[in-house]
Amino acid sequence: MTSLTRLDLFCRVVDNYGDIGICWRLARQLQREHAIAVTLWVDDLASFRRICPGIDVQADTQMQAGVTVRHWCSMDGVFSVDDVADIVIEFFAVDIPPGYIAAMAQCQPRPVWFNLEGLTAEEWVEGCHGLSSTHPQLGLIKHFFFPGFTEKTGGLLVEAGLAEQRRAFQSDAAARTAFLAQLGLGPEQMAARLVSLFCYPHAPVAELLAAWQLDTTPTTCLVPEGVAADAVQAFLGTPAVAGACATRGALTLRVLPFVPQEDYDRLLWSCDLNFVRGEDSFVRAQWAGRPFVWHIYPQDEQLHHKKLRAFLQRYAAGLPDLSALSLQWNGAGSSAADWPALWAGFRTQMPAMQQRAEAWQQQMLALGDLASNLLRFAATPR
Ligand code: TRH
Repeated sequence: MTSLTRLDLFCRVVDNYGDIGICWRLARQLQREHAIAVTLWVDDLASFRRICPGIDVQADTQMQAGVTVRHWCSMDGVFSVDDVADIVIEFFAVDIPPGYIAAMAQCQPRPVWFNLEGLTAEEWVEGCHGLSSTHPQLGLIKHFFFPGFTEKTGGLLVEAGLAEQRRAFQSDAAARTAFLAQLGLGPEQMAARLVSLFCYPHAPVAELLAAWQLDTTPTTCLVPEGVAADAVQAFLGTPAVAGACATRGALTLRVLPFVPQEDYDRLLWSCDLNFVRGEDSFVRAQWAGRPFVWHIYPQDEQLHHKKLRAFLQRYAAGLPDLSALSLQWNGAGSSAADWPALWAGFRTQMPAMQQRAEAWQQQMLALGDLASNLLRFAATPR
Protein backbone atom coordinates (compact mmCIF):
# COMPACT_ATOMS: atom_id res chain seq x y z
CA MET A 1 0.00 0.00 0.00
CA THR A 2 2.85 2.35 0.79
CA SER A 3 6.61 2.81 0.56
CA LEU A 4 6.52 3.72 4.22
CA THR A 5 7.92 0.54 5.72
CA ARG A 6 9.36 1.46 9.12
CA LEU A 7 7.44 2.87 12.05
CA ASP A 8 8.52 3.97 15.54
CA LEU A 9 5.87 4.16 18.25
CA PHE A 10 6.71 5.94 21.51
CA CYS A 11 4.69 4.98 24.59
CA ARG A 12 4.91 6.19 28.16
CA VAL A 13 2.92 4.31 30.76
CA VAL A 14 1.16 7.03 32.74
CA ASP A 15 -0.59 4.52 34.95
CA ASN A 16 -2.44 1.25 34.57
CA TYR A 17 -2.34 -0.80 31.37
CA GLY A 18 -4.26 1.20 28.77
CA ASP A 19 -1.31 3.10 27.30
CA ILE A 20 0.78 0.03 26.65
CA GLY A 21 -2.35 -2.03 25.91
CA ILE A 22 -3.31 0.21 23.01
CA CYS A 23 0.25 0.64 21.71
CA TRP A 24 0.93 -3.08 21.82
CA ARG A 25 -2.26 -3.84 19.93
CA LEU A 26 -1.50 -1.22 17.29
CA ALA A 27 2.14 -2.31 16.93
CA ARG A 28 1.21 -5.95 16.39
CA GLN A 29 -1.47 -5.13 13.88
CA LEU A 30 0.80 -2.87 11.82
CA GLN A 31 3.39 -5.61 11.70
CA ARG A 32 1.02 -8.52 11.06
CA GLU A 33 -1.42 -7.01 8.63
CA HIS A 34 0.69 -4.39 6.86
CA ALA A 35 4.21 -5.86 7.07
CA ILE A 36 5.50 -2.66 8.68
CA ALA A 37 8.74 -2.99 10.65
CA VAL A 38 7.60 -1.60 13.99
CA THR A 39 9.73 -0.51 16.93
CA LEU A 40 7.77 0.05 20.12
CA TRP A 41 9.60 2.28 22.59
CA VAL A 42 8.16 1.84 26.06
CA ASP A 43 9.33 3.16 29.42
CA ASP A 44 7.72 0.56 31.71
CA LEU A 45 8.40 -3.07 30.84
CA ALA A 46 6.91 -4.37 34.11
CA SER A 47 3.45 -3.05 33.19
CA PHE A 48 3.93 -4.39 29.68
CA ARG A 49 4.67 -7.86 31.08
CA ARG A 50 1.28 -8.03 32.80
CA ILE A 51 -0.56 -8.00 29.47
CA CYS A 52 2.24 -9.79 27.54
CA PRO A 53 3.90 -12.36 29.83
CA GLY A 54 6.73 -13.00 27.31
CA ILE A 55 8.32 -9.60 27.98
CA ASP A 56 11.84 -9.68 29.48
CA VAL A 57 11.91 -6.71 31.85
CA GLN A 58 15.73 -6.63 31.81
CA ALA A 59 16.18 -6.40 28.04
CA ASP A 60 17.00 -3.11 26.34
CA THR A 61 15.88 -4.53 23.00
CA GLN A 62 13.81 -7.64 22.32
CA MET A 63 11.52 -9.09 19.65
CA GLN A 64 7.94 -9.89 20.63
CA ALA A 65 5.39 -11.13 18.09
CA GLY A 66 7.42 -9.64 15.25
CA VAL A 67 7.70 -6.23 16.92
CA THR A 68 11.01 -4.77 18.14
CA VAL A 69 10.49 -3.62 21.72
CA ARG A 70 12.95 -1.08 23.09
CA HIS A 71 13.15 -0.01 26.69
CA TRP A 72 12.87 3.77 26.60
CA CYS A 73 14.80 4.85 29.67
CA SER A 74 15.87 8.39 28.93
CA MET A 75 15.26 11.44 26.81
CA ASP A 76 18.98 11.65 26.05
CA GLY A 77 20.77 10.10 23.15
CA VAL A 78 22.21 10.94 19.81
CA PHE A 79 20.27 9.69 16.82
CA SER A 80 21.21 9.67 13.14
CA VAL A 81 18.94 9.79 10.10
CA ASP A 82 19.30 6.00 9.85
CA ASP A 83 17.67 5.63 13.25
CA VAL A 84 14.55 7.47 12.17
CA ALA A 85 11.56 5.50 10.87
CA ASP A 86 9.31 6.54 7.94
CA ILE A 87 6.40 7.05 10.33
CA VAL A 88 6.81 8.26 13.90
CA ILE A 89 3.97 8.08 16.40
CA GLU A 90 3.95 9.70 19.79
CA PHE A 91 1.15 8.24 21.83
CA PHE A 92 -0.97 10.58 23.97
CA ALA A 93 1.34 13.55 23.25
CA VAL A 94 4.46 12.09 24.89
CA ASP A 95 7.62 14.11 24.33
CA ILE A 96 9.98 12.08 22.19
CA PRO A 97 13.75 12.47 22.67
CA PRO A 98 15.03 15.83 21.34
CA GLY A 99 17.92 14.02 19.64
CA TYR A 100 15.40 11.89 17.72
CA ILE A 101 13.47 14.99 16.65
CA ALA A 102 16.70 16.65 15.50
CA ALA A 103 17.49 13.58 13.39
CA MET A 104 13.95 13.66 11.94
CA ALA A 105 14.65 17.16 10.71
CA GLN A 106 17.73 15.88 8.82
CA CYS A 107 15.79 13.18 6.94
CA GLN A 108 14.90 13.51 3.29
CA PRO A 109 12.03 12.94 2.86
CA ARG A 110 10.98 13.79 6.36
CA PRO A 111 9.07 11.15 8.32
CA VAL A 112 5.32 11.38 8.77
CA TRP A 113 4.89 12.40 12.39
CA PHE A 114 1.71 11.68 14.35
CA ASN A 115 0.38 12.45 17.75
CA LEU A 116 -2.09 9.64 18.39
CA GLU A 117 -4.73 11.00 20.75
CA GLY A 118 -7.14 9.45 23.24
CA LEU A 119 -10.60 8.23 22.33
CA THR A 120 -13.63 10.40 22.96
CA ALA A 121 -17.13 10.56 21.50
CA GLU A 122 -17.28 14.34 21.77
CA GLU A 123 -18.11 16.20 18.57
CA TRP A 124 -15.13 18.58 18.60
CA VAL A 125 -12.87 15.65 17.69
CA GLU A 126 -14.16 15.71 14.11
CA GLY A 127 -12.82 19.23 13.66
CA CYS A 128 -9.40 18.36 15.08
CA HIS A 129 -8.74 14.97 13.51
CA GLY A 130 -6.00 15.28 10.90
CA LEU A 131 -5.01 18.84 11.80
CA SER A 132 -1.29 19.58 11.86
CA SER A 133 1.13 21.84 13.66
CA THR A 134 4.60 22.93 12.58
CA HIS A 135 7.65 22.65 14.82
CA PRO A 136 8.66 26.28 15.46
CA GLN A 137 12.40 25.77 14.91
CA LEU A 138 12.70 22.71 12.70
CA GLY A 139 9.69 23.11 10.46
CA LEU A 140 8.66 19.48 11.01
CA ILE A 141 4.95 18.87 10.67
CA LYS A 142 3.04 16.86 13.23
CA HIS A 143 -0.45 15.47 12.53
CA PHE A 144 -3.10 14.94 15.18
CA PHE A 145 -4.80 11.61 14.73
CA PHE A 146 -7.94 10.94 16.74
CA PRO A 147 -9.61 7.58 17.16
CA GLY A 148 -13.36 7.92 17.19
CA PHE A 149 -16.85 6.74 16.41
CA THR A 150 -17.61 8.64 13.19
CA GLU A 151 -16.23 8.73 9.66
CA LYS A 152 -14.60 12.08 10.31
CA THR A 153 -12.26 10.42 12.81
CA GLY A 154 -9.63 7.68 12.61
CA GLY A 155 -12.06 4.96 13.75
CA LEU A 156 -11.26 2.25 16.28
CA LEU A 157 -8.48 -0.29 16.59
CA VAL A 158 -9.71 -3.62 15.26
CA GLU A 159 -7.79 -6.49 13.75
CA ALA A 160 -8.84 -8.09 10.48
CA GLY A 161 -11.19 -11.01 11.10
CA LEU A 162 -11.85 -10.18 14.75
CA ALA A 163 -15.65 -10.21 14.36
CA GLU A 164 -15.49 -13.65 12.68
CA GLN A 165 -13.20 -15.02 15.39
CA ARG A 166 -15.46 -13.70 18.06
CA ARG A 167 -18.60 -15.17 16.47
CA ALA A 168 -16.91 -18.54 15.97
CA PHE A 169 -15.93 -18.61 19.65
CA GLN A 170 -19.37 -17.55 20.83
CA SER A 171 -21.09 -20.24 18.80
CA ASP A 172 -18.73 -22.95 20.05
CA ALA A 173 -20.00 -23.99 23.48
CA ALA A 174 -17.09 -26.40 23.98
CA ALA A 175 -14.52 -23.66 23.38
CA ARG A 176 -16.21 -21.43 25.94
CA THR A 177 -16.44 -24.25 28.48
CA ALA A 178 -12.76 -25.15 28.00
CA PHE A 179 -11.69 -21.52 28.36
CA LEU A 180 -13.72 -20.93 31.51
CA ALA A 181 -12.67 -24.26 33.03
CA GLN A 182 -9.06 -23.21 32.60
CA LEU A 183 -9.91 -20.14 34.71
CA GLY A 184 -11.24 -22.44 37.44
CA LEU A 185 -15.00 -22.17 36.84
CA GLY A 186 -17.23 -25.19 37.45
CA PRO A 187 -20.38 -26.01 35.40
CA GLU A 188 -22.75 -24.27 37.81
CA GLN A 189 -20.77 -21.04 37.72
CA MET A 190 -20.63 -21.15 33.93
CA ALA A 191 -24.39 -21.71 33.67
CA ALA A 192 -25.21 -18.60 35.72
CA ARG A 193 -25.37 -15.10 34.23
CA LEU A 194 -21.69 -14.47 33.68
CA VAL A 195 -20.29 -11.00 34.29
CA SER A 196 -16.73 -9.67 34.11
CA LEU A 197 -15.84 -6.72 36.30
CA PHE A 198 -12.96 -4.35 35.48
CA CYS A 199 -13.21 -0.86 36.96
CA TYR A 200 -11.35 1.81 38.95
CA PRO A 201 -11.31 1.69 42.77
CA HIS A 202 -13.93 4.43 43.20
CA ALA A 203 -16.74 2.49 41.47
CA PRO A 204 -19.67 1.59 43.76
CA VAL A 205 -18.80 -2.10 43.60
CA ALA A 206 -20.19 -3.04 47.03
CA GLU A 207 -23.61 -1.66 46.06
CA LEU A 208 -23.64 -3.56 42.79
CA LEU A 209 -22.58 -6.80 44.46
CA ALA A 210 -25.35 -6.35 47.02
CA ALA A 211 -27.93 -5.91 44.24
CA TRP A 212 -26.74 -9.12 42.53
CA GLN A 213 -26.88 -10.96 45.83
CA LEU A 214 -30.59 -10.12 46.09
CA ASP A 215 -31.39 -11.00 42.47
CA THR A 216 -33.64 -13.97 41.66
CA THR A 217 -31.28 -15.17 38.90
CA PRO A 218 -27.82 -16.47 39.84
CA THR A 219 -24.85 -14.37 38.75
CA THR A 220 -21.19 -15.37 38.54
CA CYS A 221 -18.96 -12.32 38.67
CA LEU A 222 -15.34 -12.64 37.53
CA VAL A 223 -12.98 -9.98 38.73
CA PRO A 224 -9.27 -9.76 37.85
CA GLU A 225 -6.89 -9.79 40.79
CA GLY A 226 -6.17 -6.28 42.07
CA VAL A 227 -9.43 -4.78 40.77
CA ALA A 228 -11.87 -3.33 43.32
CA ALA A 229 -9.79 -5.16 45.91
CA ASP A 230 -11.45 -3.63 49.01
CA ALA A 231 -15.02 -4.40 47.97
CA VAL A 232 -14.03 -7.85 46.70
CA GLN A 233 -12.20 -8.69 49.91
CA ALA A 234 -15.14 -7.47 51.99
CA PHE A 235 -17.47 -9.73 50.02
CA LEU A 236 -15.18 -12.76 50.16
CA GLY A 237 -14.13 -12.35 53.77
CA THR A 238 -10.67 -13.54 52.66
CA PRO A 239 -7.85 -11.86 50.68
CA ALA A 240 -8.80 -11.06 47.08
CA VAL A 241 -6.18 -13.29 45.47
CA ALA A 242 -6.55 -15.20 42.21
CA GLY A 243 -8.64 -18.32 42.76
CA ALA A 244 -10.53 -16.92 45.77
CA CYS A 245 -14.25 -17.52 45.43
CA ALA A 246 -17.37 -17.15 47.58
CA THR A 247 -21.13 -17.38 47.15
CA ARG A 248 -23.63 -15.18 48.98
CA GLY A 249 -27.28 -15.19 48.02
CA ALA A 250 -27.55 -15.32 44.22
CA LEU A 251 -24.01 -14.10 43.65
CA THR A 252 -20.80 -16.07 43.23
CA LEU A 253 -17.72 -13.90 43.08
CA ARG A 254 -14.47 -15.32 41.72
CA VAL A 255 -11.09 -13.62 41.53
CA LEU A 256 -9.21 -14.32 38.30
CA PRO A 257 -5.53 -13.94 37.58
CA PHE A 258 -4.77 -10.98 35.33
CA VAL A 259 -4.79 -12.74 31.97
CA PRO A 260 -2.78 -12.02 28.77
CA GLN A 261 -4.44 -9.62 26.34
CA GLU A 262 -5.74 -12.33 23.94
CA ASP A 263 -7.37 -14.18 26.82
CA TYR A 264 -8.98 -11.00 28.02
CA ASP A 265 -10.84 -10.90 24.69
CA ARG A 266 -12.02 -14.47 25.21
CA LEU A 267 -13.18 -13.53 28.69
CA LEU A 268 -15.26 -10.66 27.29
CA TRP A 269 -16.66 -12.95 24.58
CA SER A 270 -17.60 -15.56 27.20
CA CYS A 271 -19.58 -13.22 29.45
CA ASP A 272 -23.19 -12.06 29.18
CA LEU A 273 -22.24 -8.63 30.50
CA ASN A 274 -18.90 -6.86 30.81
CA PHE A 275 -17.91 -4.00 33.05
CA VAL A 276 -14.88 -2.34 31.44
CA ARG A 277 -12.84 0.80 31.96
CA GLY A 278 -10.35 3.25 30.45
CA GLU A 279 -9.95 3.01 26.69
CA ASP A 280 -8.70 -0.34 25.51
CA SER A 281 -11.02 -2.68 27.44
CA PHE A 282 -13.86 -0.26 26.60
CA VAL A 283 -13.18 -0.75 22.88
CA ARG A 284 -12.70 -4.50 23.22
CA ALA A 285 -16.09 -4.74 24.95
CA GLN A 286 -17.61 -3.10 21.89
CA TRP A 287 -16.04 -5.78 19.69
CA ALA A 288 -17.29 -8.50 22.06
CA GLY A 289 -20.84 -7.90 20.85
CA ARG A 290 -22.28 -8.14 24.36
CA PRO A 291 -23.85 -5.59 26.70
CA PHE A 292 -21.26 -3.58 28.63
CA VAL A 293 -20.94 -0.80 31.19
CA TRP A 294 -18.07 1.64 30.96
CA HIS A 295 -16.14 3.03 33.93
CA ILE A 296 -14.41 6.02 32.42
CA TYR A 297 -10.91 7.13 33.48
CA PRO A 298 -11.44 10.03 35.94
CA GLN A 299 -10.27 13.51 34.98
CA ASP A 300 -10.09 16.88 36.69
CA GLU A 301 -13.20 19.04 36.85
CA GLN A 302 -15.39 16.03 36.01
CA LEU A 303 -14.39 16.32 32.37
CA HIS A 304 -14.90 12.59 32.12
CA HIS A 305 -18.61 12.95 32.85
CA LYS A 306 -18.94 15.06 29.72
CA LYS A 307 -17.13 12.37 27.74
CA LEU A 308 -19.29 9.65 29.22
CA ARG A 309 -22.48 11.51 28.32
CA ALA A 310 -21.18 12.09 24.78
CA PHE A 311 -20.68 8.37 24.38
CA LEU A 312 -24.01 7.43 25.91
CA GLN A 313 -25.73 9.86 23.58
CA ARG A 314 -24.29 7.99 20.61
CA TYR A 315 -24.59 4.47 21.97
CA ALA A 316 -27.44 4.31 24.43
CA ALA A 317 -30.22 6.41 22.88
CA GLY A 318 -33.27 4.20 23.41
CA LEU A 319 -31.60 2.33 26.28
CA PRO A 320 -32.47 4.48 29.31
CA ASP A 321 -31.64 1.79 31.85
CA LEU A 322 -28.16 1.42 30.42
CA SER A 323 -27.67 5.18 30.67
CA ALA A 324 -29.08 5.36 34.19
CA LEU A 325 -26.85 2.60 35.54
CA SER A 326 -23.78 3.86 33.65
CA LEU A 327 -24.19 7.37 35.06
CA GLN A 328 -24.55 6.07 38.61
CA TRP A 329 -21.62 3.71 38.17
CA ASN A 330 -19.51 6.73 37.24
CA GLY A 331 -20.78 9.00 40.01
CA ALA A 332 -22.65 11.14 37.48
CA GLY A 333 -26.20 10.21 38.48
CA SER A 334 -28.63 12.88 39.46
CA SER A 335 -30.05 11.37 42.64
CA ALA A 336 -29.22 8.93 45.43
CA ALA A 337 -28.85 5.54 43.81
CA ASP A 338 -31.22 2.67 44.43
CA TRP A 339 -28.99 -0.12 43.13
CA PRO A 340 -31.50 -3.00 43.29
CA ALA A 341 -33.93 -0.86 41.22
CA LEU A 342 -31.20 0.23 38.79
CA TRP A 343 -30.17 -3.37 38.31
CA ALA A 344 -33.77 -4.57 37.92
CA GLY A 345 -34.29 -2.04 35.09
CA PHE A 346 -30.96 -2.86 33.52
CA ARG A 347 -31.46 -6.61 33.40
CA THR A 348 -34.83 -6.34 31.67
CA GLN A 349 -33.19 -4.21 28.99
CA MET A 350 -30.30 -6.60 28.37
CA PRO A 351 -31.86 -8.28 25.29
CA ALA A 352 -32.21 -4.85 23.66
CA MET A 353 -28.61 -4.05 24.65
CA GLN A 354 -27.52 -7.27 23.00
CA GLN A 355 -29.13 -6.18 19.73
CA ARG A 356 -27.62 -2.75 20.05
CA ALA A 357 -24.16 -4.24 20.56
CA GLU A 358 -24.37 -6.10 17.24
CA ALA A 359 -25.75 -3.13 15.31
CA TRP A 360 -23.12 -0.80 16.80
CA GLN A 361 -20.38 -3.20 15.80
CA GLN A 362 -21.50 -3.09 12.16
CA GLN A 363 -21.60 0.70 12.31
CA MET A 364 -18.08 0.85 13.75
CA LEU A 365 -16.65 -1.70 11.29
CA ALA A 366 -17.89 0.48 8.43
CA LEU A 367 -15.43 3.19 9.55
CA GLY A 368 -12.48 0.97 8.64
CA ASP A 369 -9.83 0.14 11.21
CA LEU A 370 -7.60 2.70 12.86
CA ALA A 371 -4.30 1.12 11.75
CA SER A 372 -5.30 1.10 8.06
CA ASN A 373 -6.80 4.58 8.33
CA LEU A 374 -3.57 5.86 9.85
CA LEU A 375 -1.40 4.31 7.12
CA ARG A 376 -3.68 5.67 4.42
CA PHE A 377 -3.38 9.13 5.94
CA ALA A 378 0.41 8.76 6.13
CA ALA A 379 0.66 7.75 2.49
CA THR A 380 -1.54 10.59 1.20
CA PRO A 381 0.59 13.20 -0.55
CA ARG A 382 0.17 16.65 1.00
O1 TRH B 1 -5.67 0.01 32.55
P1 TRH B 1 -6.58 1.09 32.18
O2 TRH B 1 -7.25 1.76 33.29
O3 TRH B 1 -5.84 2.14 31.30
C1 TRH B 1 -6.09 3.52 31.34
C2 TRH B 1 -6.82 4.02 30.16
O4 TRH B 1 -6.23 3.61 28.95
C3 TRH B 1 -6.86 5.52 30.19
O5 TRH B 1 -7.51 6.01 29.06
C4 TRH B 1 -5.46 6.03 30.25
O6 TRH B 1 -5.41 7.38 30.17
C5 TRH B 1 -4.88 5.51 31.52
O7 TRH B 1 -4.84 4.09 31.47
C6 TRH B 1 -3.51 6.02 31.76
O8 TRH B 1 -7.75 0.49 31.25
P2 TRH B 1 -7.73 -0.03 29.74
O9 TRH B 1 -7.53 1.11 28.80
O10 TRH B 1 -8.92 -0.82 29.56
O11 TRH B 1 -6.48 -0.97 29.61
C7 TRH B 1 -6.41 -2.21 30.22
C8 TRH B 1 -5.57 -3.16 29.37
O12 TRH B 1 -5.30 -4.32 30.11
C9 TRH B 1 -6.27 -3.59 28.10
O13 TRH B 1 -5.33 -3.68 27.05
C10 TRH B 1 -6.80 -4.97 28.43
C11 TRH B 1 -5.70 -5.46 29.35
N1 TRH B 1 -6.10 -6.53 30.27
C12 TRH B 1 -5.45 -7.74 30.14
O14 TRH B 1 -4.64 -7.93 29.21
N2 TRH B 1 -5.76 -8.74 31.02
C13 TRH B 1 -6.68 -8.58 32.02
O15 TRH B 1 -6.90 -9.53 32.79
C14 TRH B 1 -7.32 -7.31 32.12
C15 TRH B 1 -8.36 -7.10 33.20
C16 TRH B 1 -7.01 -6.33 31.24
